Amino acid sequence: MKVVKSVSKASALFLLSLFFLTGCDIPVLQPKGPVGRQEYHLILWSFGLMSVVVLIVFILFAVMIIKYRANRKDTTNYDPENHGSAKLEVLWTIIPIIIVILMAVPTVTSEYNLQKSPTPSVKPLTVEATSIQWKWVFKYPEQGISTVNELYIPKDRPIKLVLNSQDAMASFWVPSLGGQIYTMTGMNTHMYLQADEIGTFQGRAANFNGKKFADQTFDVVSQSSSDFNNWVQTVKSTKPALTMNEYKKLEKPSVVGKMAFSAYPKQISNDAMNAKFGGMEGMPGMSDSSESKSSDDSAKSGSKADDMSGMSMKGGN
Ligand SMILES: [Cu+2]
Repeated sequence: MKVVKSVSKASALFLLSLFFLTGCDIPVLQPKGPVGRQEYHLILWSFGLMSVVVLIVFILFAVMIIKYRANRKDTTNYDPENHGSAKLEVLWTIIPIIIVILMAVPTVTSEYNLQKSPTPSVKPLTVEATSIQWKWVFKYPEQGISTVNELYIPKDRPIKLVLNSQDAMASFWVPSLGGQIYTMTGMNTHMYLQADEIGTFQGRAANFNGKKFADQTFDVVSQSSSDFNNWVQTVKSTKPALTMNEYKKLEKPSVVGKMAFSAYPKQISNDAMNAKFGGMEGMPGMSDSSESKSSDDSAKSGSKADDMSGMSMKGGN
């Protein structure tokens, strides 16, 4: 659509000029991958459309206060008993409907598109991400390795993120690549991201979850696929395995630096963690009285799973 393009162009120009004037770096406005780019275009379109609305409202506002000012000479056009104008009623019903359609259609369309892989022809790399106050634990199920506060990804390959939380609800956000999505206990959320540039991008938690919330950041390192494979091999051969004892330390609220592990215990895979939390059924208020018995059972088996001492580790030192 021609209009869409010119409105988008105008708002891009306006946002860019704002960006140069303030001199600040707004990663969302400089997307480094297809997911972020789609979100960027949606921002431009919404911003442009809303600017048009604001512009028209302010022009009408100026016209009204000048045309109907109290000290005008001819006041015959003022009728205090004037009501029931069908023409006006239709006008101010139809215009908002059009605006809502113009906003809703692209938003809902992108919402559905973003559920799918941005590059379906390339097999995605699955990464499990877990938020813990106030850190991010990443697990690579195919590679068998794990990291803390750093996410290495191969460029040009879709990353399928499977996310959950160990404690408080958080939100996963990499402004340069796209997002955000909430993380919660007992349930996985999913998001695709993809970088089409080599570089390091900042990621963060975008949902307030306690006093060190601002420190819950991580780096996304985008590399060529061969560099990524080399990194995996280096982690496997030089880093220690993540033991359950070590993970118990990570479970406690704290701010930690970057870490990498050559292996991780199976019990901390997202699905195993979610089962431990009892999934949706185990959450209070989620089941009626007839089902509460079964959720009691799952809570009991969950507490058994809590005792993880002496469990076998995947890989090992
Ligand atoms: Cu909200």
